[in-house]
Amino acid sequence: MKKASILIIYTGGTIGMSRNESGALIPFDFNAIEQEIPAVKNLDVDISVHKMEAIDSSNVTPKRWCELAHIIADNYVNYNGFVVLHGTDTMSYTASALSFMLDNLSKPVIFTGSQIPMGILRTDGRENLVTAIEIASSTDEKGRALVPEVALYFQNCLFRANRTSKHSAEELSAFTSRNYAPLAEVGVNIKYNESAIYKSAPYFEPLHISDSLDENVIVIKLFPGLSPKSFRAMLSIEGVKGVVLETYGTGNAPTSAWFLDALREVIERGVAVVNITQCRGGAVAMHLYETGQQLEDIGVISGYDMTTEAATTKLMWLLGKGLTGKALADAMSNSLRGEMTTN
Ligand code: ASN
Repeated sequence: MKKASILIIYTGGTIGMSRNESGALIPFDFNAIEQEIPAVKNLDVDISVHKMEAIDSSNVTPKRWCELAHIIADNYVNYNGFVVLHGTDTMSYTASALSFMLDNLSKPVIFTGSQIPMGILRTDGRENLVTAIEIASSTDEKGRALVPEVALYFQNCLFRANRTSKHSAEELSAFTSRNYAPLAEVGVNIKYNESAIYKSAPYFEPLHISDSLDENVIVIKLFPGLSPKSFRAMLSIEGVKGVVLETYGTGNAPTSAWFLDALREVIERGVAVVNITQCRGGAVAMHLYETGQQLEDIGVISGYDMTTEAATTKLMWLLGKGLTGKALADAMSNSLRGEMTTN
C-alpha cells in the first residue's frame, strides 16, 4: 500500500526552537525533521515541509490566515493531510479562521505546537508533532481520512479547532474545548470519537477557499465599571461593521438606558452585534433573564456557545462574503462548520 504523504507547514511559535552548540535557542531546521525526531521514521509516512517565515503567533494577522489557506489549497491534491505548526498564543484564532475559509475540506488539517521548545529535553512538542502526523495520516478501511476537518491536537487530546481556546499559559494541556467533546483521546492507543467528527464534504470534492476577510470587527468584553464614554467610543470607531460582545453568564448585560441606546444606534446603522458569553463553558440564552432579553429585543444576534475565537473569525469571514442584515444574522447564529451546538 502507498505511504500516506503529509505536508508539515511550519509557521513559527515555541515548537520551532532548538538549542545550538552553545546552548542558545534558535529556530529548528524542519527540513531535517527525521534527524531531530527519529520517531518520525517509524510512522511510515512521507513527510514534506513547507516553511513560512517563523513568527511568534502574537504577530499573526488575517493576512497570514489567507497565506496559510493558499498553501493548503495549492498543495491539496498532492497530500493526504496537513499538519500546521503554530504558536499557541493565537492558534485557536488561526485554526478557527481556517475552518471557515476551507470550503469542501475532506482532508485533515491538524494544528499543533508546544509550550516548551523542541530543543529542551522536557519538550511537549515531540509528542504533539508525532501524534499530529499520525492523526493526519490515519484513514479508515476505504482509505478515507479519519478526521477530515480542521482540528487542534495538544497534550493527548484532539479537538475541533473552532471549539478551542488557549486556557493556560503554564499547563502543558494548554487548550480546552468546553462546549464540545474531544474528537480523539490519546493514551496507549488513539481513540477516535467517530460520532463527534465533522464530515462536511463528500470525499474528494475539490477544495475551495473563500479568503476575503473583513477586518472591521471589534471584540468588547463587558466588565462592571465599563463607562458610557468608553463604550460609545469603541462603538463609534470608523468603519466598524461587526461587534463581538462578550457578555456575562447566559448572555446578560446591563439594562441601563445608555448601554442599550448605544447598541440600538449601531444596530440601526447596520452593524452586526453578536452576543457570546465570557464564560468558558455554556451558552447564551438571551430570553432567560431580563438583562439578556433586552439585548434580543434590540436585534443583538445570539452567538450561542461559540468561543470568542470562532465568533470573531466567523464574523470577519461572513462580512468578507458581503453578508448583511438578516442573512448575516442567520449565518452567524447557525452552525456552518460545527462551531456551535445545534439541537
Ligand atoms: N508566544 C508563543 C507563540 O504563540 C507561545 C507558544 O508557542 N507556546 O508563538
